[in-house]
Order: sequence, then structure tokens, then C-alpha cells
Amino acid sequence: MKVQKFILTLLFFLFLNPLLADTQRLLTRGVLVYNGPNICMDLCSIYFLEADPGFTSTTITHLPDPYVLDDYINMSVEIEGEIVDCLLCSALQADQLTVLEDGDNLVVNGSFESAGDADLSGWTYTCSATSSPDTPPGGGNWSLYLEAGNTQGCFPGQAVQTPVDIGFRDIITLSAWIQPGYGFSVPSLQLVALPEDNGNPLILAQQAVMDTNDWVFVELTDTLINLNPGDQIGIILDAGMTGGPVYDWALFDLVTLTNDGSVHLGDINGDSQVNILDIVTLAGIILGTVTELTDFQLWAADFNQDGNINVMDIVGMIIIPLIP
Ligand SMILES: [Ca+2]
Ligand SMILES: [Ca+2]
Ligand SMILES: [Ca+2]
Repeated sequence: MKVQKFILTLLFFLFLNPLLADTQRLLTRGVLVYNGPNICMDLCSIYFLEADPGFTSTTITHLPDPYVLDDYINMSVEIEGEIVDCLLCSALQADQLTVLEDGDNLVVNGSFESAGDADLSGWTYTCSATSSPDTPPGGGNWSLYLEAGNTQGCFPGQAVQTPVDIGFRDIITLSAWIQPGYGFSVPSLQLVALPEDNGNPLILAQQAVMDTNDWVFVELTDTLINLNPGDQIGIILDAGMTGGPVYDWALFDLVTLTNDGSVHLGDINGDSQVNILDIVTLAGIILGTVTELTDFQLWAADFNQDGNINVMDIVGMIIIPLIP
């Protein structure tokens, strides 16, 4: 009997143990958050994954460098790894992490990859475009490698997309990661208005990246107040321009565009409410004590839209809320 038990134990360790080890790998997805003070009280419990429906919520760790996941806080991620035992708890030891596309993202293929493979679809390229394995934090496996425009060759060196479900007076946020190439050209993220009559694109907002060869996160917000009804908006990833025979390029990844709602007449401070704070600001504008106004603020302050900002707009803002 004793020998039999020994053999069984041996069998367990030889065969069952590796099997158990295999089953302790876990792939899950959700939003990564800080765990806060908790019963585990060790480095295993700094992060927690709030799982998407159908996935497992779990404490997350990365013991070789416990704080390396800080870059992914509040992001929607897919994490794979092994369940490890720590002091008082167990945790998922992350060895693979992918940032997932935001469900609210209106950009098609802003990650330049599909299921881990390079993918350039969804964009129109004016010059040469290919894929690069150099990616920003959470950028997965591939980014967009875009050739800069050249005065003696192809120009402009751009990738363009025209998102739908967005338009006049929407409040939008556009972001991307950009890495300049050799530094001869200046790459940028641009938000443009594409006129209904196919006229020249009008730049609504843009941000350039220079003096670095690292990845840089850029973000633009706009109220689309300068868009005319019927115009479309366009996202332009611009690799910049070089003169003569000089070659340059830029990388782009994780392009996101969200529609954060619509603007309201009278909401001069842009907090989605029309109230006494806006009236105080409007009074300041009329008295000349509030200056340096954005296009949006000038539009919102002209409450009755007669082209002038004056006391009649204050009257309008005070009376309107009283009407049931
Ligand atoms: Ca990517
Ligand atoms: Ca307001
Ligand atoms: Ca007015």
C-alpha cells in the first residue's frame, strides 16, 4: 500500500503538477486600476483589473518591476500571464499586455494592427506608408511608418481619415502618439474641416512634435465651432516636409477621437451648463474686463446670435431659464 501511495504521489508530481501549472495561465481583459489599501498588503496587490463582462477580475502584478504597469492605469487592456502566490494573496503575473481600442473611439484602425498583425486599412495615404514594430506604451505590435513629404518627390506625406458621427458644434478630443524620424521634418497631428464644396481643408487645430526622437503623446480638443454645417472633419497624420533630396519619416500609433457632446449657446466656460458663472463672464466681456476669448467663447456669448455681444444676450440668458 505504501509503495502504491508513493507511486501515486510521484505520478502526481510528474504529470499532474505541470498540468496544474498550465491551467494557471489566465487571459483576461478590462480596465486596469490602482488597488488601494487592501488585505494583501504586498507588492502583488498594487493593481486590480476590473474585468469586462465574461472575463475574470483579478489582482495584477508584474513582480520583476512592480510599478511598470503605471502607464496603463485607467486604460482598457488585455492581460495574459500566470497566477502567482504572493504573501497573503495570489495575483496574475502579467507577461503580455495589449491596450484595447476604446469603444468610444471614432477612428477606424487607429492602432495600425489587427489581431497582432500589421494593418494599414482605414486610412488614405498620399505617399509611401508601411508598418513599424516600434510602438509607444500600450501600442501593441505595430505602428504606422509614414514617409515625410519631399519638395522633389511626393508630398504631402499624410495619412487621412474622415470620421463619421461627428460634426458642427460637437466637442471632440483627438489624440495620437507620434515619434519623429531623423528630425529634418516636423510631424504633426491635425484636425481639419473638409468643405462640402471640395475647397481647401481648413486647419481647426494641430500639434507638432519636434526636438525629440522618442514617442510623444499629443492631444487636441475642439468645439468644431469653425466648421460650417455640411462640412466634414478630417484627421490628418502629417509626417512633415523636407527640402531637396533629404529623406525623413515619422511613426504614428493609437489614434483616438471621441465625441464628448455638443456645445450650448450661453455656456461660455464650456462646462455643459448655462448658469450664473457664464452670466458673470458675459458681463465681464461686455465691460471689457474679460478679453482674449476663443472662437467658441465668442460664439457662446452671443446668446441671441445677432452678431453682437451686449446686454441683450444677458437678458436672454436670464429669461430663458425662467420659461418652463
Ligand atoms: Ca499599434
Ligand atoms: Ca457654463
Ligand atoms: Ca447677441
